[in-house]
Amino acid sequence: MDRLAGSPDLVALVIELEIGGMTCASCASRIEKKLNRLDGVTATVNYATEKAKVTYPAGITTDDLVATVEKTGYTASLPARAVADGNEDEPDELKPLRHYYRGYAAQIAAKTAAVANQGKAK
Ligand code: 9UX
Repeated sequence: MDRLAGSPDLVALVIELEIGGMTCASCASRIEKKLNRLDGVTATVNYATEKAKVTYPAGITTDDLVATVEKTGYTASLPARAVADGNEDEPDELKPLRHYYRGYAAQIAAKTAAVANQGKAK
């Protein structure tokens, strides 16, 4: 806990909020702007994963962050598994990608099966 000792201004916490109610990519930037307007807060909102990664100073609570998102017209909740221990299972960026590849792989499998069946028919 002494990593940042002597640099109190640099002490920052990170949380990943689950955001609900975003219906287009601009929603994400709306939330992002609202959160970033809070003193000392840096937020990036990912529309695809419906998550907001927020770095915030000790003077702000997660309740403040949730309230800010809700005031903007969306829902926010703390992650089921808290990020407090720093054990993020995987980078968020990979989730939509993985989803994409799953769909793609299924399509290839279907095409391959179709072609194989065609071959048999001849
Ligand atoms: Mo897109 Mo979000 O037109 O509040 S900005 S739905």
